Amino acid sequence: TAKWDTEALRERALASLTTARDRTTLLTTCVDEPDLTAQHSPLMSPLVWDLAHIGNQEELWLLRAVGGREAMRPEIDSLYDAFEHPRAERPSLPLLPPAEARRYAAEVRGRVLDLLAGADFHGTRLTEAGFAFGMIAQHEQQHDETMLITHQLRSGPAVLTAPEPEPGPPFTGPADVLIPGGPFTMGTSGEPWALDNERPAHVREVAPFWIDTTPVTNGAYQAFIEDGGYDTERWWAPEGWAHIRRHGITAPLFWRRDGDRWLRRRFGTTEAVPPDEPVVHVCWYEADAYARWAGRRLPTEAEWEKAARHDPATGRSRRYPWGDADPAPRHANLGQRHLGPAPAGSYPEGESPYGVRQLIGDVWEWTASDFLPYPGFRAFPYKEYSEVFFGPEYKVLRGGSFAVDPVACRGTFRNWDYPIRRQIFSGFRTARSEDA
Ligand code: AVJ
Ligand code: FE
Repeated sequence: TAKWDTEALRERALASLTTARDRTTLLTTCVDEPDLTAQHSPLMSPLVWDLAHIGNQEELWLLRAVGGREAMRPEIDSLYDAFEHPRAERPSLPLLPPAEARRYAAEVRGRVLDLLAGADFHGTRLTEAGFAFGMIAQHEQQHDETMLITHQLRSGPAVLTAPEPEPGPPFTGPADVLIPGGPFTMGTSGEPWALDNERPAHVREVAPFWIDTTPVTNGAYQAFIEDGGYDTERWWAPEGWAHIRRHGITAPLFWRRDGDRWLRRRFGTTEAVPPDEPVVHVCWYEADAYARWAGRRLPTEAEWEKAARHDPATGRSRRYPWGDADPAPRHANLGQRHLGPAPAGSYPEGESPYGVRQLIGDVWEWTASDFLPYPGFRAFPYKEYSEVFFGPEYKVLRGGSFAVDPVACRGTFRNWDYPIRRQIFSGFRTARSEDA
């Protein structure tokens, strides 16, 4: 490949790593030391764990695996191995204190930048097209989303600020659109920084179905609540019903009723629930129950991806709903530019060929599907990224949230979580089979 390609990749790797570190720095300097070492929820690590884990993964994959360097601090590897220590037990580990964690991550980064300056992007599969650098930038951004979730769970006054999304023209399109049946290409073989679970590209046959043009809003979700949705067993999957009863769940996480209206807490501020915004902080069981109440269902992962990527004019699958161009602010609400989703129907320039909006950004969207490998899947570069999670206990989420950076978001990107999880920035849209 031409030299220009290599230099463009080097630039892209550098820019992606730098953007990630700026975000990490912001999320770990806007609170003071006790807030970095505290556990704000048993579901989350102390922020200082994420910080050193980010540095440790970068050391493992870039300095050691790509660069062939010796371990800088072999004694800390096990502390930051996510599989050795579940989140709940991380606060009791002898973690690096904040200043040391910061120094370690910065030292790793300094050496990585030296390595990147001379990196060959055509050597091994790990370095091909700068994959390892892209993977590590995505890894840091994934933890930046995780740390933003920790910020949301933290009590106390607001420390983060961001402008509200710009109001766009009101959405006047239909509530749902028909996606014709037939084959489409799911997944990718050619996207250089796509992770193992997005590969390989393969053809899927999808029956015709209707899909919502926007995510389900707070207002629509409130109608489900007011209609007794949380008290009506028949809307719920049996395990979902047992779960909400056992835990007394009657509304999305962070919602509180105040007389005849709903308030919600967001990053330290309490406000009235805005009816036109996509609902967020619902678990898969809540999404599934809402859909049944509405006479609909969640889309499968294949349906979601066809609605997001299939271009009926050419028959090929796009990188994003709007085409192959990298995400820009006019396309989607990504990258923590805002601290919440934009009103449903925003971002006309991000629309898919079928007229579906906000597939990328705003809220992660629960799908009906279990997290399973595509035909021809090969774990790369490590089994613990995806392979160990495949199976029926995890549900797939698609599209990314306002908290996801563009580097870690594509039409093919797959996220997964337990169906009870709702601290994540999760919403959904609904679908219906054409013949239903
Ligand atoms: C893909 C978001 C489920 O955060 O557990 C971070 C990403 N993997 N470090 C997670 C990840 C290893 C992962 N998710
Ligand atoms: Fe990680």
